[in-house]
Amino acid sequence: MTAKLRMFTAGESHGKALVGILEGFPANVPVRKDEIDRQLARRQRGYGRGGRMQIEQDEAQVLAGIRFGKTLGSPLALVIWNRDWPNWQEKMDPWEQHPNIEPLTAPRPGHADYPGWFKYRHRDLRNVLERASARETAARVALGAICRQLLQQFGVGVASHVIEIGGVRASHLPAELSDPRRCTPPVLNELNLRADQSPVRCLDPEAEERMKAAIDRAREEEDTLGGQFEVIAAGMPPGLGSHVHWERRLDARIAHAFMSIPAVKAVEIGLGTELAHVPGSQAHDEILLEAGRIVRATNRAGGLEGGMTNGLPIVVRATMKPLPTLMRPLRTVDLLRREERVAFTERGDVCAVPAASIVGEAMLAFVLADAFCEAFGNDSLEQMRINYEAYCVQMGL
Ligand code: EPS
Repeated sequence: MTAKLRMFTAGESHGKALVGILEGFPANVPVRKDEIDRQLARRQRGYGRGGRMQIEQDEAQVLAGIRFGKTLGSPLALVIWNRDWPNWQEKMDPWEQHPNIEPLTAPRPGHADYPGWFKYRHRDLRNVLERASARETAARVALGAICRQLLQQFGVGVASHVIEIGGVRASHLPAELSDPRRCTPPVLNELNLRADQSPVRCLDPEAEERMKAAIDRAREEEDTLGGQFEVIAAGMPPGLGSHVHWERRLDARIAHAFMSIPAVKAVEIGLGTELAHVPGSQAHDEILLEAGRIVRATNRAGGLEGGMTNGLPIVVRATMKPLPTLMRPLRTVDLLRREERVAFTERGDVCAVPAASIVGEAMLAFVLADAFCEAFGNDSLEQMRINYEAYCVQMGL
């Protein structure tokens, strides 16, 4: 891999805290704490969340790597304390095993419980689920918020919206989204703020109502719902990533990052799976000249051709499965006793697709910040800017 940036996270869902580290981040990038916390708050919202989000009020405390509001070029470290921790001290005690704590042995189908039991030779599924929990994504969002502040220095904006929840699909979406000439960073920012106003982060008000109703129904029926969200980045220069070797392809790196979001089962770029149904003449984006400028009227490739950015908005869609923690649990086998029974159940979310869209923004920001560092250097913002501007001049951008 040619990755310059590395993101690490640690922390159990009901442990003391989440920790995030960003290594390889350039020096002298102005970073605002309120912007990190704003992204954390966005991830916590969304219709369909469970009781946990009433307890937490995520805030990132920076431990290292920032001085006087600017990055130092050293590893960035931050912590997000779990407010729920006092309620879990016995169950999650790092040192002492309390005799009253019963082990969990009936895995939830669809969860990391089952394979994690075997891989790590655990005898209590809590040892798997605590880390498999999507709580971990709070640390990614905090680190992603720092990456977005680097991207902003180069005019790149990242936004997202929810397309589908539990079979209810948005159909009347703003025209700017499908017109690459109108989908600029300021327009995208505006759409993102609009999506934030919606409890399900949907830009189609009629679909929004039906999505909420579907979530209400699922809650009544003690069920859960998945869906699909789209993340878009505008303002990227062409030529980031590479076609020359498989692991340098930027589309592959984006797919990896999105697939790593808990519960994501499919990732598409541009027209994605729709490309199976159309001929080549309707699958690509013609290259045109308009008043001396190179333009594209369509963005079917989703901003990526041959594993490189083509200068058009990057469009990624991810599909999330319904969460496997069910109040009316599915059948399973007790792994200790080898008896059929139903899976254990815990407090959880009915639907977390809106929250996942914010995690998607963070992951895209991370991968794109990495691609920027790779292309323009990662010592300092000043170095990056000189290299970026020289590239734009040389390539007539
Ligand atoms: C999650 C279960 C719920 C979610 C959690 C992810 O938490 P709890 O088990 O404490 O009720 O709320 O999400 C978060 C805590 C978060 O910050 O997003 C799970 O099992 O994955």
